[in-house]
Amino acid sequence: APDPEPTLPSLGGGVTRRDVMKAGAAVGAVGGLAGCAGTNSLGNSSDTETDNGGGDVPDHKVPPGEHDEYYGFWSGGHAGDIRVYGIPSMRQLTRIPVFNREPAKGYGFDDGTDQMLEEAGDYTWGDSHHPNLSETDGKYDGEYIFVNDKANGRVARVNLTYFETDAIVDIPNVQSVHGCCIQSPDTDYVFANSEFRTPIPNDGRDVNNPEEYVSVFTALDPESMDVLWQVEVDGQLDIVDSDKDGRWVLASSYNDEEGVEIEEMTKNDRDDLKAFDVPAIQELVDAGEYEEINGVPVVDGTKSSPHNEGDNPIVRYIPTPKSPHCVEVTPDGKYGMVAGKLSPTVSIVDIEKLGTADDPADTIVGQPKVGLGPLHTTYDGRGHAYTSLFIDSQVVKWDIEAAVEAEKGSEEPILGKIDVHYNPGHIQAVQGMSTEPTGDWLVALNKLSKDRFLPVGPIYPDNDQLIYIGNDEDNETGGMELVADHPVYPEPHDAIFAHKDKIEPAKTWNKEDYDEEYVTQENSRVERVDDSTVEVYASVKRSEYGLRDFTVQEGDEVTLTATNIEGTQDIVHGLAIPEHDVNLALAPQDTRQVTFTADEPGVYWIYCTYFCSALHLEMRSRMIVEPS
Ligand code: CUK
Ligand code: CUA
Repeated sequence: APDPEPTLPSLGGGVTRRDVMKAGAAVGAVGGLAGCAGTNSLGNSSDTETDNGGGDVPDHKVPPGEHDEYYGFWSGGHAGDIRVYGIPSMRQLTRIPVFNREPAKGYGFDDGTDQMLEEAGDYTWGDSHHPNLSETDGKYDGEYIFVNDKANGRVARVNLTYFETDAIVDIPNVQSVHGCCIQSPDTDYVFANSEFRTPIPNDGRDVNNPEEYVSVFTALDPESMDVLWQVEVDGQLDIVDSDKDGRWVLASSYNDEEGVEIEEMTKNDRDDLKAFDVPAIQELVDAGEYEEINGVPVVDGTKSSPHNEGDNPIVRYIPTPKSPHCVEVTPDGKYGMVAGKLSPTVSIVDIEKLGTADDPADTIVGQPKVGLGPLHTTYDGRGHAYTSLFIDSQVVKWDIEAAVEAEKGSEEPILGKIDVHYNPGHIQAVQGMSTEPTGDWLVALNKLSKDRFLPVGPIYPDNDQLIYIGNDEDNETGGMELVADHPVYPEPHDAIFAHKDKIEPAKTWNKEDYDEEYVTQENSRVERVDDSTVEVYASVKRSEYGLRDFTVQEGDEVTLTATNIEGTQDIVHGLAIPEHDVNLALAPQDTRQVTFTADEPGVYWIYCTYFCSALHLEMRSRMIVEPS
């Protein structure tokens, strides 16, 4: 087997990875240099030696006042949020509520976010699994995160200027969205896989005819978040990833048996990976070749569809071993890796062959035997793949080109394995899903922690383990080095990491970015609209509200608009009204609106929830509700 890309020699001269980053060198180039730095990213000599006498591991501890090198965005699973971490310290920086209401950020409490959640189905929770950073030219552009809701068939968008969810779509004709990805190299589409097969429309028809249930692949517009079209397929869809050329999108699939019980779902030896030819599907939609269901153009992509006859099928069905789970495309866009939960192999799909091979099976150009329960694969940009082994509780590192050269079922391409604790699901390397992996850190998102932490009762934290992958040592682990355990609240599924220079969060709000009135101190006022409706406008700053008090009548519907008029970063104010479920969080220059009914006469002390100044406790106002 050829050595695909030998490790480059040391930079020398005390140049560190951080220096290279600061110099603005292509991040992709840095991956090739990983493992050679004699000093760590902080310029200190490393305090963690590999136990095999190999290369140094840079310090993963970030000293007080210093910043991490990378952002990490974790899905929160059935907590419904996204968590933001610094890497390598793994310190949690913030959480972004998405499908969950979150009082700390006032999310779901002001009219704007409350209405967004209501219009997206008004569910009280969601199950976020796959966060995706938007890309331009195959590189993270720092604009958005798109993430799925497995529980209720939705996709949400997080605006990375404000680190706030700004759109949620409840997708018609699907019950559960599992796989979610963006089109690469540019985010022209967002794709969503429906996992559970149902009749469509699911309105009571065919409930007892499982053979009529279907699964669809959905395309969304990333800007308008409109559902553009869907493709109906045989079998059910699981995980999805795009090629790097804007043509093929690969969706793994299990239960091609179309069973409804586990014995039926796992009967066959193969399930078909679906490869969607996106431009070809778009052409059919543009030509009106679809059936409209629930307002969405649905194209027939089943095996028996006329669109799949002949030389240019819109969906290619590629047989892969037994109930595969992951599909992850290599940084160079050459291959898609599909791993079977019930097979010890990873199938390597040659993406170029998707458009040329007569027999779909010929697109599988390698099938290394990696270990038991392979789930997810990630990349270091040096020609290596890393696959999580759920059953073996290991991460395996293997050589991609060697696996293409080797016989199918060979273990030869394996470079090393490392134990993780325990049962990894997703693993993710920094920028491993983009065209520019950095090749230094990998996180194994382990489902079980068992004995690794102080016990906290019967629901255990997961264990996210940080592994250094910058060394290509010829040893048992292939140079992988476990450096830290981190307990995490249930239950992240996937994560995505980007260099800090790619994300540019705002420090304060820009009033051009919202529609609500910017309320100044002078313009703070009460306006009676009619007998039962009042509008209240108040500015907010340290340590006072623009109105010392305001009076409404029992039974009034009150719309309160409040602006934090401070320009100073990190001076956030709250606006809470006891017994009215009112809870606004106002960042500097932000305006929020809340509507509620003042249905009990009395005096209500409005107070600030964020500790903002020495007179924070005195920062108050009164709402007086007069008896009618
Ligand atoms: S999934 Cu959970 S371990 Cu929803 Cu990507 Cu594979
Ligand atoms: Cu404003 Cu506390």
